[in-house]
Amino acid sequence: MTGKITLEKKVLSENDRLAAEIRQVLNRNGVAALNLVSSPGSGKTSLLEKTIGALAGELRIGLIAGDVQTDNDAVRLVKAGARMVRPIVTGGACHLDARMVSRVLPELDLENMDLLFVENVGNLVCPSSYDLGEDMKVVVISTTEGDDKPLKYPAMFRRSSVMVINKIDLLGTSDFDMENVKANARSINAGLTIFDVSCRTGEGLESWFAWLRAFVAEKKQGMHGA
Ligand SMILES: Nc1nc2c(ncn2[C@@H]2O[C@H](COP(=O)(O)OP(=O)(O)OP(=O)(O)O)[C@@H](O)[C@H]2O)c(=O)[nH]1
Ligand SMILES: [Mg+2]
Repeated sequence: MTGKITLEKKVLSENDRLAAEIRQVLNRNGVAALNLVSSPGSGKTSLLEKTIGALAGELRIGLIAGDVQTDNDAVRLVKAGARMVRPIVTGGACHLDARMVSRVLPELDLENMDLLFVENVGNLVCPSSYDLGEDMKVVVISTTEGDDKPLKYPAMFRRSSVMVINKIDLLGTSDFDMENVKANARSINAGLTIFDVSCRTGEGLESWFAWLRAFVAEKKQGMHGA
C-alpha cells in the first residue's frame, strides 16, 4: 500500500514538473489555456463546436482533443471550423497527463494562438489530479446527470474555476434543480464562476463567449505587464 502511494506521488510530481514547463511556454506566447473536464457526454465537444462557430473569426483558437479510443471529437472540431486541432488518443487511460500534452504542443503554432482548449477524457474523477499547464479547469455538468454530482465528485469542482451547466433545454424532464446544483457546487468551491447554457438552443452562450473574450484580453495584458 505504501509502495503504491509513493509511486503515485512520484508520478504526480513528475506530472507537475512537466505541467509547469507547459505553463511557461504558454505564458511566454500569451496563450490563454482552459482544460475542459466533465463526465462522458456532458457536452464538452458541443460547447467547443459552438465556441469555434462564434469566436473563430476574432480569436485564434487551438484545440487538443483527448479521447480514450477515437479521434471523433477532433474530427467534429475540424468540421466546426477549427484550424489548429490535435487529437490525443490515450489508448485506455482515463485522463490526459502533462506528458501527452507536451508531446503534441510543438505541433501547434503557439505564436499565432490566443486561446487553447484542452478537451479532457470524459471522467469526473481521474482528470482532476492532473495539471496540464492550463490557466483554469472548466467543469461542464449537464442537467441529465443529477444535481448532487458536485458533492459526489468534489475534487473536480474544487479544482475548477468555472462551471458550465449545459443542456438547460432539458430542464423539467428530470428532478435536476438549478438552485440545488449551484448550492452544492458552491459549498465545495465558493469562487466558481457559473454559466447556464444550452448548446442545442444557444441559450446562455453569449455570456460564456463574453467571459472568454475578457479572459483572453486579461491574459494578453498580463503578458505585456510581465
Ligand atoms: N438536448 C441537448 N443535448 C445536448 C446539448 N449539448 C450536447 N448535447 C448532446 O449530448 C451528446 C453528448 O455531447 P458531446 O458534446 O459529445 O459531449 P462530450 O462531453 O464531448 O462527450 P465525451 O467527449 O464523450 O466525454 C450529443 O448527442 C450532443 O448532441 C444540449 O445543450 N442540449
Ligand atoms: Mg467530446
